[in-house]
Amino acid sequence: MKKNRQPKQYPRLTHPLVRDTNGQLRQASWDEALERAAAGFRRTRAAYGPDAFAMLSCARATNEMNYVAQKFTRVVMGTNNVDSCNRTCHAPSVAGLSAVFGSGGGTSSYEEVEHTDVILMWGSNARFAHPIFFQHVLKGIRNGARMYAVDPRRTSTAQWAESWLGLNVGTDIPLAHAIGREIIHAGLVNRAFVDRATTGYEAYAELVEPWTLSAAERVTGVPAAAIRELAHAYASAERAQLCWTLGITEHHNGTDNVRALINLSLLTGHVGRWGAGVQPLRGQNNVQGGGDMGAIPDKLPGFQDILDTEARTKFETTWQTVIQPRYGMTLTEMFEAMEHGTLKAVYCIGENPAQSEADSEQAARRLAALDHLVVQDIFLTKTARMADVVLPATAAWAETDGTTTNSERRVQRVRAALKPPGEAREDTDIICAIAQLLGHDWKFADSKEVWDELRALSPDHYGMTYDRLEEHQGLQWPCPSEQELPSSFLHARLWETDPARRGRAAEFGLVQHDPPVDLTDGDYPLRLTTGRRLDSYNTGVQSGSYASPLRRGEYIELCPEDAERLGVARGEEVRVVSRRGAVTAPVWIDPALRPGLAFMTMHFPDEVDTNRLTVEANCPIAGTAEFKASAVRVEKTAVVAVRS
Ligand SMILES: Nc1nc2c(c(=O)[nH]1)N[C@H]1C(S)=C(S)[C@@H](COP(=O)(O)OP(=O)(O)OC[C@H]3O[C@@H](n4cnc5c(=O)[nH]c(N)nc54)[C@H](O)[C@@H]3O)O[C@H]1N2
Ligand SMILES: Nc1nc2c(c(=O)[nH]1)N[C@H]1C(S)=C(S)[C@@H](COP(=O)(O)OP(=O)(O)OC[C@H]3O[C@@H](n4cnc5c(=O)[nH]c(N)nc54)[C@H](O)[C@@H]3O)O[C@H]1N2
Ligand SMILES: [Mo]
Repeated sequence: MKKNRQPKQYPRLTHPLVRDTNGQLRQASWDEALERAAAGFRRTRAAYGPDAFAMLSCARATNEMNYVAQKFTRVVMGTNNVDSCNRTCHAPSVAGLSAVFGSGGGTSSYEEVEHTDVILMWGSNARFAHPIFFQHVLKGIRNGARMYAVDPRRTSTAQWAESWLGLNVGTDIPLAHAIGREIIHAGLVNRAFVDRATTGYEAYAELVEPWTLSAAERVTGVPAAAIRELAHAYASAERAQLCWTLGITEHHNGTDNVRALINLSLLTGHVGRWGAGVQPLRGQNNVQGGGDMGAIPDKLPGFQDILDTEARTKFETTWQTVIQPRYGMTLTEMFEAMEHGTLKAVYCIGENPAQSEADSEQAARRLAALDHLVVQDIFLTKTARMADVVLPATAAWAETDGTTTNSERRVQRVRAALKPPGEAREDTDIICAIAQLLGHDWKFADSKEVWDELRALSPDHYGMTYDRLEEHQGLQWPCPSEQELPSSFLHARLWETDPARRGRAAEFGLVQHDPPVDLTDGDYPLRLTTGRRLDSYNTGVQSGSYASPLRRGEYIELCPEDAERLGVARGEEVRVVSRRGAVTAPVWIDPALRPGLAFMTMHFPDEVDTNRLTVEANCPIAGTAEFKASAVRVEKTAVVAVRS
């Protein structure tokens, strides 16, 4: 039997929709839809108070939209419950970097990777997931840089590396500690930097002491010689860049993983200098900017802490409001609050949590139990199909004016180049229209007016006028002055000899190995890790509608040895079962995998909902789920399907 597995085509939203008395979504006028959206928020606030509301803000939309979305949450609804998919993604990077350096941004510019000597790509498949950055990496390699790839799979990125360290999933801390120990024992520590700019070195040296090369080889599966080579290459390099992504962060101890990597940069002084740095490559086009704009529960725009009374007072004066002096709920906590029935209304802008959350069946059940769900998107997603009101937005990347901020903290202008379809309206306009219905006289003439309000409140952005952004083709934060150009890298202060100018010391993280929560055993013997392919994007909403013979759709990927042992052939439909649920998917055989390891994407949830399998085991510091480590078994099914 031949199954049709063409990816689902999502219709572009052209008109507002509201849920009718018969339970179906039907087309509505803007007036009716906005009034329904506002009435639900008004009702929730009156009955349950401000904290029964939460906003999910779109990491693909502009800075201006994210600024207005968090302002709506704080001023109109009176809560700090605002978050986004940053939580499922790089929240551990932000938490780890902030704890060590006082700022959550990556430290370097893309260009620096072209002029560095050693590049560590750790838990990152940049060749697929960050192709623009990877062009800079390739230039670096052409200029003589050596790249080391640390990934359980021999990925497309790893194929460009000098050496691939194929570690067991969830063993990054032992590997990092063994590298640290080797650097110490080989006398390659940058003592001058460590003494001057860091604290906690002695305790760190003691902590990593048990992680000999052979102890690490036993736990990580990486040969001792390969660990030693990487340690010497990284520590001896004049300049080195350490880049990581979700292979590090999407674990129940993601923030600890990040700290373990940052330790290596402190040990060697590979930070705070041009060409050397630590760099989480961010996920969405504007996930950096969303956080910078305060669309996170603990920070006001410009990373100003909610608990900082002076900062709060400044915003309260400009916004004419009272801001709650406590952190709001993270995305993770919002889903827990839905379970407990304390979160009643959600305004979800450009996110598809019904399919992107770990343990998606549980997530969808929680969303369905809300009193009031408003979804504002460009496509009719699964989450939108569950909503009471659906509002059609313009696409930030082609139909909207504003700015976005990339992984190197560069703010760049985007412009409306296409006419939006049907009655779609700009995200910012829609939020303002709802704010007006809730009694706030909000009007912005254009995106520049929003940006100028933000600039006046955020010292890091103050120097970036639209004119200057245009003139310099983007500027990186921090940019406090309208006259000077910002530095392209962060934390040069750590190299200052004068302690007053050097500021707070960077602290070694004393983190311990903690294996994945979802253990493999006789019933669930395979380690499933999930991630991305070049040809598709996240939950498939935005990439779903293009069909190409190069696109494979969803498979469970196994190594040849496991496929043979299980007696399954390429293309054969199998059941994949975890402790949460089961899906049916065809088999793909991939020698890039190591025995015991299986791989699936998250790109085709309407055909194969991979997140039914994943586990909601969250990092206690950042709230990120362990998408990268589930335990599964593969069962043969009777039907053998042939894929087209
Ligand atoms: N083409 C494409 N590009 C994208 C996206 C997309 O969907 N498609 N999504 C964007 C988004 S939102 C993000 S956040 C980024 C993500 O970008 P990446 O993080 O690079 O993408 P992933 O494939 O999720 O995961 C990276 C790697 O982590 C490895 N890994 C798994 N477990 C472990 C582990 O325990 N240790 C280590 N060291 N590695 C491990 C996986 O094998 C995988 O190769 O990509 C962005 N870019
Ligand atoms: N199994 C597994 N699950 C994962 C991950 C994994 O590695 N494995 N990774 C996690 C990560 S890193 C991420 S970031 C999340 C992503 O999770 P989500 O953010 O929930 O998923 P996306 O598919 O990126 O959804 C983006 C939505 O934004 C809409 N959109 C795009 N542009 C605009 C705009 O300008 N305005 C509006 N209003 N809407 C717009 C799109 O139509 C789409 O519906 O998934 C997480 N889930
Ligand atoms: Mo992401």
